[in-house]
Amino acid sequence: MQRFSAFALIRQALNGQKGWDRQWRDPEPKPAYDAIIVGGGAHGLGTAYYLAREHGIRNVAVLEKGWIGGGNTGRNTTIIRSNYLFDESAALYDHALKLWERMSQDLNYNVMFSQRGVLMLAHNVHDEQVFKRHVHSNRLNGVDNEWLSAAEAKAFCPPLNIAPGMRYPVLGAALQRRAGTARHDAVAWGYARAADALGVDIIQNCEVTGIDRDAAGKVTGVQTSRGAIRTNRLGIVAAGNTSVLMAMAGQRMPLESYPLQALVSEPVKPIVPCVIMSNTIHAYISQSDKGELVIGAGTDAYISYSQRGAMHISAHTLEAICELFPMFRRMRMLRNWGGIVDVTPDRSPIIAKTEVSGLYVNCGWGTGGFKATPGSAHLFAWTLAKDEPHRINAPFNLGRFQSGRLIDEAAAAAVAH
Ligand code: FAD
Ligand code: PYC
Repeated sequence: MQRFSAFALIRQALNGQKGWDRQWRDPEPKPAYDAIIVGGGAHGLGTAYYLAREHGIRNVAVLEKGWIGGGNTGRNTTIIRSNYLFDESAALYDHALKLWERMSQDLNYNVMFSQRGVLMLAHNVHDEQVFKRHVHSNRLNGVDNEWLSAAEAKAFCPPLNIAPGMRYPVLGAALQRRAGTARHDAVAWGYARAADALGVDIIQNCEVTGIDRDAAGKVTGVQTSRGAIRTNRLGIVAAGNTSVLMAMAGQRMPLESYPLQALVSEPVKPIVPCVIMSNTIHAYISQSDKGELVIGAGTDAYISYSQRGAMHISAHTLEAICELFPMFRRMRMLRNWGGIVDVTPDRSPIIAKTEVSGLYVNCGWGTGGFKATPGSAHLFAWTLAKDEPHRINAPFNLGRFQSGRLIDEAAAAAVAH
């Protein structure tokens, strides 16, 4: 695999940028693979990478109906944090955060991971109690999180409005300093490049239309828009389309798919130094390295596969942003978009074997799976390779929706839904 280094960048600059290799191949599907991953988002690409790198399973295909990273991976607002309430979640999301901290070096690809801190604002006594509970619980789990007064929050994020006359005054905030953002496309491309170099076939424009099973019910392959492909190990990592795919194997999933939208402003000079989220007034904001304000809203209130959200939701979010940051009132918005998020009843993911032999599923990340990408991929690869969960993802099984052993992270999900 071609290495990226300062020396390579200078050499290519002098060469007119003509000497770069292709980042990954564009192979035809083979008749059979040892494992197939459906979904070329970062979770799916990362799974293939860890299968090859950590478990030596290299005869792997990632099948993507569109282009890699074109789903929620390329549509999210890139917030990364691990300040979840319950022990199970803290272990899962902090496993991911630790992998983020070395991802650019592991992949030799700059994913622009920036630990600029995430502030979660409290606007009423209930918020304050909930966030303080999160701070204490996180610290018991070895996850950094601290409580700031309103004045300390403003010192950390100077454009924040903490004036007393606000409709929802800022009473304080929880700050996770190790949290931050990364460049989402780079994560998909970095995993694709590294997986391809280990022998994984990344096959775009290849929609899975059916799942084949033998008389005993075991998975034997998939039907696709580019023909049938055999495998006895199938991982579904398809975010909002997971229920549709799992229905092909007769599996009903505890998921609802909602549109979630975001928007960006025209670019301006650096002004927002961190990520700021407000659950109560339904808005969050950060600034990209290009200078755009990146703003996110809550989900629409109805299920849909339309990949666009309702206008009144983004209007409501912009009102909230103007209240928190009056100086942004005159900013113009450049574009908005939506993704389809797969929401479970307890707002926690599913990374599990299923009752169908050879069928595995990684889904239910809802509004918050980007932050989990490396952890999710690493643990799902383990589960596929060993046919059993890793201790960290064992609680995130399908059985919890029957046993009632839920991991209710609705308050930590941070986005209205
Ligand atoms: P995806 O990237 O959606 O990949 C699934 C892929 O499966 C898609 O590319 C799709 O085309 C493919 N596929 C589907 N059906 C088939 C088929 N039949 N055959 C072949 N391929 C198929 N999370 C955070 O942690 N922080 C955030 O700030 C954040 N902000 C968000 C903002 C928005 C607007 C949205 C929509 C989501 C946000 N999320 C955030 C959630 C996050 O984006 C997702 O949880 C995460 O990206 C899911 O990654 P994935 O790889 O599982 O899914
Ligand atoms: O999970 O932190 C998050 C998040 C922020 C915006 C969307 N999801």
